[in-house]
Amino acid sequence: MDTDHLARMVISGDTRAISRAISIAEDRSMSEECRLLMRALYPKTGNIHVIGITGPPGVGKSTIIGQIALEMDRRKIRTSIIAVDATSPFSGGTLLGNRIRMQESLNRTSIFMRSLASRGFKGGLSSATLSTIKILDAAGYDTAIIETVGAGQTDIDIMKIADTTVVMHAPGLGDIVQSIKAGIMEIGDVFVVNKIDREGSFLAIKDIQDSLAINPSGEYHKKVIGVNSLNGENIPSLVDELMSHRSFISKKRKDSKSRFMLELQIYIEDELRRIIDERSEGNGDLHREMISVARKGIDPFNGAEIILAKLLR
Ligand SMILES: Nc1nc2c(ncn2[C@@H]2O[C@H](COP(=O)(O)OP(=O)(O)O)[C@@H](O)[C@H]2O)c(=O)[nH]1
Ligand SMILES: [Mg+2]
Repeated sequence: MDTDHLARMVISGDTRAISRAISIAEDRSMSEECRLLMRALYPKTGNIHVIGITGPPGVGKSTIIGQIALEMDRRKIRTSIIAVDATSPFSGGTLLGNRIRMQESLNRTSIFMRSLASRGFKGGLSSATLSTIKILDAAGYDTAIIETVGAGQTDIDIMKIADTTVVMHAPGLGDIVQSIKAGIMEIGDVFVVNKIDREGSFLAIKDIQDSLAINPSGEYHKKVIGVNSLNGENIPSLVDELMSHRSFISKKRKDSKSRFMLELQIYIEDELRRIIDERSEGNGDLHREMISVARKGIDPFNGAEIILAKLLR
């Protein structure tokens, strides 16, 4: 299938074409095919609401995403799910677990779900995620919900890309006051305390509320919502809050230039990291240069400068 045809199929909402396009973005991020595809899709983008879900492992991210997607589907919101696994290539089990937990959502034909994993290649996951969002945007999805696993650069990038960042807590998963201090509260737009069926959840809600009251975040009144992701209790209130944050940011979104700059930066940084990784491997030219610098017995600071000069030449 030629790229123009593929782009037209994506724009028409064909799910097989969407999957194929995502594979192209995932496997060969800066290939000619991907370049043509992204160019063709770009004029159709700019509407999707990106929701990033973050929180420690086991807090219930996968479970809640299934519930949010189902609730949005009931409201006739075209919803997609992207599960990003930036952890080691050996963590295939996590994605499998995600898939099983999200099965109920997957069975609904109007919800699109895709997992992106760092299958052994270094870097490239942030740009693959960004390109996936663009593809889903062009295909007419209203929302992309992204689950991130673990920390690292990809997580940071996704939190920057997200229009709405949901920070999750649950009783029994570390000290909430501690993460408040660690600054995690700053990045959240909406706070969720999951597992309200468990003891300690109401205290957790109160702790976050108190912290938000002490540090008011200016324009947007941030809320804390307690939910049970197993039975769906309070999920409609959470979706109401996500939609209200969406309309808040869509007014600010007029300033799309800073958004463009952010995306540009993510692609550049991601590709640079990938190039450096590739060329630092066993038979890469930077690897040979690194060995020769090491043999000279100079310090690493000056050694890095020599290698950078070579890279940027
Ligand atoms: N009791 C209770 N368990 C939950 C709730 N939400 C999720 N879980 C369970 O918590 C565990 C971790 O959930 P998961 O969605 O995989 O968390 P993730 O690692 O953040 O994606 C699973 O066993 C879920 O069934 C909840 O609201 N209440
Ligand atoms: Mg998960």
